[in-house]
Amino acid sequence: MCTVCGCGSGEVTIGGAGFAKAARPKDGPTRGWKPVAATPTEGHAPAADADPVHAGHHHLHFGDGPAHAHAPGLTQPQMVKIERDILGRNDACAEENRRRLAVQGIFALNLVSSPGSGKTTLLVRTLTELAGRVPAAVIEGDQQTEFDAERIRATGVAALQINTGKGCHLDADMIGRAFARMDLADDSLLLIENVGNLVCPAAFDLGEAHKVAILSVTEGEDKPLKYPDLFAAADLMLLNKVDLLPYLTFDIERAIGYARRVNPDIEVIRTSSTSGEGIAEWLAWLERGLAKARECRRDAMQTVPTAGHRQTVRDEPVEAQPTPFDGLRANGTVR
Ligand SMILES: Nc1nc2c(ncn2[C@@H]2O[C@H](COP(=O)(O)OP(=O)(O)OP(=O)(O)O)[C@@H](O)[C@H]2O)c(=O)[nH]1
Ligand SMILES: [Zn+2]
Ligand SMILES: [Zn+2]
Ligand SMILES: [Zn+2]
Repeated sequence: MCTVCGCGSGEVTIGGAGFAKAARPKDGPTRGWKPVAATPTEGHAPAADADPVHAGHHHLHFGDGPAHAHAPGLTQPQMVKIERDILGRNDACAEENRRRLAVQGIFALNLVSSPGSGKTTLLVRTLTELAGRVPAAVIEGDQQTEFDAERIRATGVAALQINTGKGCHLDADMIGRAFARMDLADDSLLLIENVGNLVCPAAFDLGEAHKVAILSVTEGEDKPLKYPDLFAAADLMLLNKVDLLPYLTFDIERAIGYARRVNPDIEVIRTSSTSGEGIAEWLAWLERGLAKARECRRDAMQTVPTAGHRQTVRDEPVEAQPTPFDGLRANGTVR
């Protein structure tokens, strides 16, 4: 993951406003990470660390060590520690986001794929189909530009752009900061388009209900095996741009087989924003998720915490309990 690319520090802007995420070390071991305290083994690396590379005559594998990654100048234990620290902090933020979404009954999805698989086009089509039926909002993640957010806003749906600078994924802290600028409606749909990247977004929980992997048929059916983490983390795979199948040698059954090899439970829908194939099935999947999120909120509202125990109220409507997020509603509108 990102112990390799060192992305995510220093250059993030949310809705055009910059913030420094972490102090960037001047002389750190890699660009973007905090310097790591020297360990007693430094300079005397254990055997497993000395050469984590599985080497054959025609094959070098840099993912065989305990960190499953390689960075010049860092030992494997150092990389494992950095990864644990970063993901631990991320997971705490993600849980906070998830709690906030649950309180409002918001169904949130994290769309992950390589660049150009058709995420924004699919979002535009989805929002157009749902217009007037489901309140929705979008968070767009890209390294640079506000192009995608502008495409979403053209449908009449509020969109907040996050630019990650050198970073190659969204993290939960960015999403929490985005929430503070958005007025998300209760029982609404929140679609988060991650940075186009088949690697790092897989490791970062944003607090979403599901990761949705989009694989377009122009990318080759081997992608689930070559980039297994992303397909393992997703609950749904959209096999997209199926209108192009007549022009390609893409073997759709093989692609699905590969995805199920890394994730036996992954659901699959074949979609095309151009022809409309599979869009009804995708919308039905969304409707089921929305209904479930609404139901959970209603169940939570019926369970009123009292002094020493939880009391379940069945007949009378109960007002929502105040949350620490109630003060956060600021600018931004959602239909
Ligand atoms: N034939 C066909 N082309 C599509 C389809 N969906 C998207 N495209 C095209 O694919 C290209 C990329 O689409 P985008 O929606 O911008 O892809 P993206 O995943 O949002 O790209 P990034 O945000 O850059 O990662 C555009 O030229 C779209 O017109 C589809 O279903 N069929
Ligand atoms: Zn990366
Ligand atoms: Zn896009
Ligand atoms: Zn990254």
